[in-house]
Amino acid sequence: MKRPILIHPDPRLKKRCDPVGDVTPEIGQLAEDMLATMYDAPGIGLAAPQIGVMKRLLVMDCVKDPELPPRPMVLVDPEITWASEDLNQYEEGCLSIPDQYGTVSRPAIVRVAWTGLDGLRAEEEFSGLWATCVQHEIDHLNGKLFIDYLGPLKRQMITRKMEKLKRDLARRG
Ligand code: K1U
Ligand code: ZN
Repeated sequence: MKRPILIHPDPRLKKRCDPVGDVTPEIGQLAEDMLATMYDAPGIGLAAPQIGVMKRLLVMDCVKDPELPPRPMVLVDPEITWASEDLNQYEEGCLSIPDQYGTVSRPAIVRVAWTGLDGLRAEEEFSGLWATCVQHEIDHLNGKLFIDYLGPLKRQMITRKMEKLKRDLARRG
C-alpha cells in the first residue's frame, strides 16, 4: 500500500528516529509499503520518517538503468561503520522537498551495517550513487535534510517555497 509522503517543513522530519530492534511481520509490511511508495514517487530511496513512522528503517534502489534488474534494499537499524576521506559531490533532491536541488559533498565510499528482513545483521560497502543515497537516507533517520548542508539563504529560499506549496496543496484540498 502506497503511503503519503510528508513535505518539509514538518517537525517529524527534524526528529531522531528510534531503533527497530526485532524484525516483526509488521516491519516487513512497512518495508513493502515504503518500497511501493518509493517506486511510485518515483525515487531511489525513502526513509520511514518521510511517511511519518519514527523508526530507523530505510529502503533504496539506485539501479536507474531500465535494462538492468531492480535491486530493492531494506535496511533496518543501519549504521555507518566506515567512511572514506575522499568526498563526492552530487546534486541531491528529496521526495519531502519536491523539485528543489542542491549540491552536497559526502564521503565517496561508506561501509554500512544493518539488519535485514531475515533478522540477520549484514554489512556492505557502497560507492557512487548508492553511497550518496544511503547517507541521505540515514540523515533522515537522524532528523537531517540535504538542505541543512546548504547555505542559510538557499535553505531559507527552499523552505519558503515549500511553505507556499503546502499552503496551496491545503487550499486545493
Ligand atoms: O530520501 C528521499 O527523499 C529520496 C531521494 C533520494 C536521493 C536522491 C538524490 C540523492 C540522494 C538521495 C530521491 O529519490 S529524489 C528523486 C530522485 O533522485 C530520482 C527520481 C527518479 C529517478 C531517478 C532519481
Ligand atoms: Zn530525502
